[in-house]
Amino acid sequence: MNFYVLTLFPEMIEQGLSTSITGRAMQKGLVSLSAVNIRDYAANKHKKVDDYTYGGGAGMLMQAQPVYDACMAVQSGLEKPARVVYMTPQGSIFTQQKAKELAQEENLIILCGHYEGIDERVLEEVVTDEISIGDYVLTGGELPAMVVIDTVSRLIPGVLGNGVSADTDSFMNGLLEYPQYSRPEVWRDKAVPAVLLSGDHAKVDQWRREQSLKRTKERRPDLYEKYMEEHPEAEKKGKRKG
Ligand code: 9D3
Repeated sequence: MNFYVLTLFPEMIEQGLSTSITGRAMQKGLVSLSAVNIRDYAANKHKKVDDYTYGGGAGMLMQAQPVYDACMAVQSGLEKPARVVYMTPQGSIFTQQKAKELAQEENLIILCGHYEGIDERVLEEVVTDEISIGDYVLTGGELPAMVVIDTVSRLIPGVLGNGVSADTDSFMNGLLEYPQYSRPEVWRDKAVPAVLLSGDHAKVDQWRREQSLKRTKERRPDLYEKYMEEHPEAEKKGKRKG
């Protein structure tokens, strides 16, 4: 899969994704990343890409022309037009479902705004999808773009290590992860739960499942309700005392 990121801060994108699993995916050739500097497409000799907003108000806006030309330069190198995802606080909230959908694409263009945003006219011309990563205010679309690329990349076959599944279809799907432990068996007087040392795999599975349900109910009641609606058989058999 090929990602093309249109941004005023290409080095931020490159550096942010060059290490760890995404970096390895690029080295392996499973994913490519091209960070395109929108400033390179400024038509004026001062390389200016922003201006004041008509109608007044604070802050500067990214102008239509350099954004359009940068986007077209990428599109014209592709066999068929790619989807253009605009990272914006006004977009739909990014979900695992949306990541799965985007992972089916061969090429993806991601547009990052900065300043107060981008001239609406170019957005109307080039953008196919608008995504927000959540209800909080960032300084630009670069971190959100990295979030999308990271999430989509790990769904591409071969990106995760051998035998590690992207786990979105495992039985834990829709539930929070159970707690995990490694050596030593006792740390600062805290022992690893005995069931995990029992060697009884059925019991371990059952314990993990209970822990997942308990955590999800406590921490994400929204997810718990949804899970129970979809898996009515999962309702915990009341553990009777005495
Ligand atoms: C005029 C009002 N501005 C401040 C409230 C709007 C505004 C424009 C641009 C606020 C933040 C930004 C920069 N953020 C993004 O580009 C962004 C973002 C975010 O801030 N939160 C969650 N997801 C995203 S995706 C892109």
